[in-house]
Amino acid sequence: MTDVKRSLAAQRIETPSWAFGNSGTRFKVFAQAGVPRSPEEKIADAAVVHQFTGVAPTVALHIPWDKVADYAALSAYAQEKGIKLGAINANVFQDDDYKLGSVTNPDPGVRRKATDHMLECVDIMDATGSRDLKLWFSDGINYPGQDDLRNRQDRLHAALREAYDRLTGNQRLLLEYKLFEPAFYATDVPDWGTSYAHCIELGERATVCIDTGHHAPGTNIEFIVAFLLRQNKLGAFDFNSRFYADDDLMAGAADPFQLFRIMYEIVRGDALDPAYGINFMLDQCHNIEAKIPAIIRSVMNVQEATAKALLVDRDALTKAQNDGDVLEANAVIMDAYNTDVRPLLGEVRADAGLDPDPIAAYKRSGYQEKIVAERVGGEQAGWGA
Ligand code: LRH
Ligand code: MN
Repeated sequence: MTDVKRSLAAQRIETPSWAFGNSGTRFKVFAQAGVPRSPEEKIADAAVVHQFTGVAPTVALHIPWDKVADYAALSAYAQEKGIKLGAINANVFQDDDYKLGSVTNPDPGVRRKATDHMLECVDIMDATGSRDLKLWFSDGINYPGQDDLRNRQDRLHAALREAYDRLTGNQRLLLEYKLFEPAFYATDVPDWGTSYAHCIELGERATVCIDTGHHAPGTNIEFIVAFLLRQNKLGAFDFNSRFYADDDLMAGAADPFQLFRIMYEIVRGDALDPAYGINFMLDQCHNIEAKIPAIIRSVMNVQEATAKALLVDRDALTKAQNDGDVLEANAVIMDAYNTDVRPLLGEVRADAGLDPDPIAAYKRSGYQEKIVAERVGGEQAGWGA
């Protein structure tokens, strides 16, 4: 097996439990038949994505969307299905108390509540064996003067410190940033620099999570990747794609070239191997398309971007770069990007005993029809229709 095939076979992509549930926009949520009604059914769907792709053996949970009485039992259920529970996402953005912020709220009681939720999420990690506590804060303000920007940073860091000091074993804290929304004037963790600075101040267990939909239009995300790798502070990705804002579309759908450029910096940084420790997650919402095939397609899009990145002729590139041969250097990169890697990935899947075409195999499996027939009644997971 070639090195490229070996790297592709070893690739690991984590799916998001919430992408299997109903989702939408403020205008409308289009409920879909067959959508899970419980964390167990979300896990069953995530296991099907792994069954057909072979590279998605973990599923991230979101609390309280995936709240259960017994997380150890949920973890055992996932194992029965052939996957494991991954990152635990805290949710301090959906409670009435958090209107003026969660960990940054002027009210110390509200800050206490939000911090306790993060600590509860670490308790859950202890039960599920998860490594990553993923933190995204919707915290921010809508008008100049609404609150003191500096005080909010102090409050944020105090809460992060408490969560950080609660971590044990191999546990890590992933701090995700987002430019705007739901806050529309200032967001308390708006960009990679703010996340990076808090992570350095916290310590080595704290790393940055890059959600590809959370940047200003035109942001060079692969530069952020290269920089954070150099600083050993890149912990995870939330892959998705967008044409405008935080659209949460399928990874690679809107801008496959950007995903390739990002994965090239990962390959160039020797950071693809799971042993390096980056958690490559998807974070998407499938508002109008069938959810399981959309997630399978997204996994395949990440694989294709990765395969192209692995095919970059590094020696030719280095030579052209050192020679100052701009056109040749760009041509080397574009040769890899313009390579049809689907046959190669088909071989990697076949070598693993999988169907070369996961989407076709999923359609033939009848699983979609099965869940539509079985999942009748009960409350569907996700956003209310
Ligand atoms: C915020 C975000 C975050 C999750 C949520 C589902 O926009 O990207 O990663 O908590 O989506
Ligand atoms: Mn995200």
